[in-house]
Amino acid sequence: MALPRWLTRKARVPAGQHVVSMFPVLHVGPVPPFDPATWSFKVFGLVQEEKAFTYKELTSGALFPISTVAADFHCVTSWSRLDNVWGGIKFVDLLDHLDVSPKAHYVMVHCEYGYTTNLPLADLKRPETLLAWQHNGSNLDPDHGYPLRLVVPHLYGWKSAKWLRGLEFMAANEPGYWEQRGYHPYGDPWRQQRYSWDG
Ligand SMILES: Nc1nc2c(c(=O)[nH]1)N[C@H]1C(S)=C(S)[C@@H](COP(=O)(O)O)O[C@H]1N2
Ligand SMILES: [Mo]
Repeated sequence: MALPRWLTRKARVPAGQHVVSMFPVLHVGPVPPFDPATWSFKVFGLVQEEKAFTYKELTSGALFPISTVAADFHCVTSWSRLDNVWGGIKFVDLLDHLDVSPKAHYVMVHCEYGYTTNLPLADLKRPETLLAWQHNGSNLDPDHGYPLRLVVPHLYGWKSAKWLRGLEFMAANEPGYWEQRGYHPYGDPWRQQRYSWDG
């Protein structure tokens, strides 16, 4: 029988991390305004057809099923927040509506004010990767990424990009905002891949 999650908490905290109970706010730049009338989410690059979704199309439940994912969150600056329940749509459910080229192996995540981060497509395809607008049963605070953020729980938090506006499918890996500034291209907290020189 699996142990209860609270018993295994220690095993859920990677080396070099400490658990926090509040929800820190961490980002560069200002918190963007949100106008649902003009906001769109774009999918472009190596796709058969580039698409733009309105906020309603993305979040109403009509096109994409709404899912929740319970997951821990690890920031590279060393805090971990356990047991977050995120609500949104799974990346794989978005993918069902796209015709992505077989040449696409990486994705650049595009956010408000030019924040970007890069990920292998395979990591986005994991069932716990969400495009989220809820946290622990409520809409996200704007500080935490409302109206939409990516949640990639198995990688360091800088990959869980807030104020998401688009995904660009690419053949080759390219560094995003922090990756250009010395952060690791992949960012696995279990291998402490904090900086580009970490194995
Ligand atoms: N657009 C954007 N998303 C971002 C960041 C940022 O600077 N800009 N910071 C990242 C980092 S380093 C972390 S740890 C998480 C923090 O999420 P939180 O503020 O909701 O705790 O957001 C990530 N997403
Ligand atoms: Mo972070």
